[in-house]
Amino acid sequence: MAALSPAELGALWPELEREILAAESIIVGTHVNPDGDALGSALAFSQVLDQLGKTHVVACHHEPPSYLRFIPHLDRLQLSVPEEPADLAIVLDLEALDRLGSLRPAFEQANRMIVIDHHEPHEMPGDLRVISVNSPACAAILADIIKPSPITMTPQMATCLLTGILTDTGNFRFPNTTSHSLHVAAELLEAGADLRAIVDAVYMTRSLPAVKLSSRFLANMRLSSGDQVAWSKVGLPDFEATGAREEDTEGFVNDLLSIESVKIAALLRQVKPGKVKISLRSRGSVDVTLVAREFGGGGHKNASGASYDGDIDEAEKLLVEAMEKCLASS
Ligand SMILES: [Mn+2]
Repeated sequence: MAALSPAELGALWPELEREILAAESIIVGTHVNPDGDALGSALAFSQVLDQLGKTHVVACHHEPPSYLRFIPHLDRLQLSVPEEPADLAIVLDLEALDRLGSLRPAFEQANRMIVIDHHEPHEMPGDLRVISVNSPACAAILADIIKPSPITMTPQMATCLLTGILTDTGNFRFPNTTSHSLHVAAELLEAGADLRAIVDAVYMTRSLPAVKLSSRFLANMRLSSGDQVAWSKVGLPDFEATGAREEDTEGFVNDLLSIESVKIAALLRQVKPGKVKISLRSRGSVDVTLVAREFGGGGHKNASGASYDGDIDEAEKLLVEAMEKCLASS
């Protein structure tokens, strides 16, 4: 059941409702470093539980990033859950329990578990598993489940779900964008979703430290292999001088890949001494998982990541060799 149609998703509502109504205590969780889909899905689900009259806790290991502060009901998000094991745990946008971070034990101790996700399933447990890999976002799955149900799609819920769909499709630019996801988005707008607020916060607003860091990042850009390989790095001094945070590097690597000659792009960032994170992007048939694996990382063919224990200049040297080798072999 890795790919489910909208009708099949809608048909799951009675079973989902039964699980929810049978539970006295409910916890809802999503992944570490939460993105728009994680928080949009969790907070929309929280509103579904409200309509069913169920008290619950919504939790995440990390604080939300600043660009998502506009999401309705964000004040509900907690960084921990009650110690007492819950009757029911609901995990959203999550392909492995590890990605719950410090919340994992509490979710594992729950009596029953519901998993709703759009990633390829890994080794996830779950008494009710709703995995639909052809859905572009967890939020899109929820929209399909809620549509034929008696739940009212409120404007706040619609804003949460549209945030998830917009961010996971890169504003409808990624190949996971389907005609159905555009239909769903249109229905969410009709239900009162605040598209303007989402676009303003997510795509039209950057902090001053983020822009200052971006100028250093572009100034540090290097190219090789006839301008087909591009990379840049931001180190601790860059973060300190600009006041930027790690989340401010979101999208940097895509700026390098947007250069028309570039086939592989990488960003190295040092967020604490001795720890370097690497983001990799590529075009077409160039498979950057080959590069990521050399550093013990992984991901997708055109978007991967890894980390390196050591010095950023050392990491850079090894990374450039690996990228040049990868380009030559593809
Ligand atoms: Mn997602």
